[in-house]
Amino acid sequence: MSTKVEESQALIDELLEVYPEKTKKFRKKHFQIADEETIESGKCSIKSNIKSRPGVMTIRGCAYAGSKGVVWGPIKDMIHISHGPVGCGQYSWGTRRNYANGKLGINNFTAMQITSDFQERDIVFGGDKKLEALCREVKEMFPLAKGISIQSECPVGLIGDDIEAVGKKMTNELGIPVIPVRCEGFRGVSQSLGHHIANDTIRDHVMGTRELAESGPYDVAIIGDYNIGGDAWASRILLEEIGLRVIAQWSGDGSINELGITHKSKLNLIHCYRSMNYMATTLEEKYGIPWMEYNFFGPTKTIESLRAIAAHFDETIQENAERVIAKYQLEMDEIIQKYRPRLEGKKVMLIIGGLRARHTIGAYEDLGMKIVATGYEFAHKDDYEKTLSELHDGTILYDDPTAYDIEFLSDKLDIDLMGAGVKEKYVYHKLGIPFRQMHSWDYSGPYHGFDGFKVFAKDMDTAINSPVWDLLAAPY
Ligand code: ICE
Repeated sequence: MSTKVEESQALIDELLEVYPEKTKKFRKKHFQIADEETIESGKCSIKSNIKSRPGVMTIRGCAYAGSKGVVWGPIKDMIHISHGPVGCGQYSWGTRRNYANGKLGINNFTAMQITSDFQERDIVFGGDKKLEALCREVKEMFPLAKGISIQSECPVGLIGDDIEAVGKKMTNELGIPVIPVRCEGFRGVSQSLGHHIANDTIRDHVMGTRELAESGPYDVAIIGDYNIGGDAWASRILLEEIGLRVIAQWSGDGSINELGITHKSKLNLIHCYRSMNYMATTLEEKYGIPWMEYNFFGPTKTIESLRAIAAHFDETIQENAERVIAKYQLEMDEIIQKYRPRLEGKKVMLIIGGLRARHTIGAYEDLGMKIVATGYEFAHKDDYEKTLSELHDGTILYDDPTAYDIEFLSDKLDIDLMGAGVKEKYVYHKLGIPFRQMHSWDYSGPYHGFDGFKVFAKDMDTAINSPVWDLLAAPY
């Protein structure tokens, strides 16, 4: 065992001391220290995708968040009904910054919050009739909406409403797809099952239902980019610049038609593996479409990915890719020259969802920053296996960490930057630790592609080197 691994292990042991025996035993399985052997083999012993421990604070979301918030919500030309009490829709309204082109209320409904607003009587007598009435109202108020999805909140499943029957009836009556999604928040252990459920409903109701007017040899689909702060746009232009034609975006700035024509793609490009690997494999099994993962965070990974994508096509695309890389290289070098001296050696801790805790590491490293600890809220075993190769000897990896876990580590590791979500943000500000929101990019972005890296570098510099941290002394 190297000294670094020993030190990290000692830290985790100390952290676990605070817990009662049973909890300690349970939480212990959610930590792993990367060492040379595991980095090489990708062998992961961490426990993941299991129920959070009652009594400790988790930062996970629910299945409804995974379906309505993540996968379906960004499909812009449909109305997504938050079916149940008003709170779930209200509190998830407009928080994910998934941008979409179009006219609000005409061909883009992403900024709206539409709910069946369950009352006590709906819980007692059932909400199916109300849901039907709502679907009719939606059709009347927004005649250009291309479909409706019914995103179930917890009570809908608990009282046994038959939203499938409503979906069928309304599809026939209104002449647009009305898709029931059984994403009640209580299902599964996190938002992850919501992704899967949403993928399954796309498979059952939309996949393969539309035709592409004209097919080309360079047709690709972007799968698992939600266009946070314009990420998918910053990615799409690079793919187009190397000569590919993006026929669909799943699901940032996407449409139901794009979901329906994706079986015509020649190669599916997966950015967020966690939330959409199900559809990639389904499209492969059913239509034989190959897929590959790529990573557009930071120039090193973007360049690697562009080359790997181009390798699936002919020499024209490969030459284009080299030309595009050369074109941006100078600009990227300038950004690194400007920011790296200000950020070199800064220690970063991350705790993000199910993908970015590994995908963003390269971007930080391009700026000379060091990831000292990272982990996920709801990743699965395969995500952890893919993560290990991105780590260094002694890096701490955690799964579904508690508020205490990350506070303890941020203090002991004396970090310079915490990258996590809005639930963590203000705690760290109060602790005097620079913080970036790595879900919504705070109010910034895009972070994908070459354009995104310019914003990323500036944001990290602004967060860490702001003079405000020198003015702040905690009064306790
Ligand atoms: Fe994928 Mo916040 Fe997106 Fe990932 Fe997923 Fe979520 Fe977004 Fe985060 C997401 S789809 S909403 S890249 S659920 S930032 S896994 S937790 S890291």
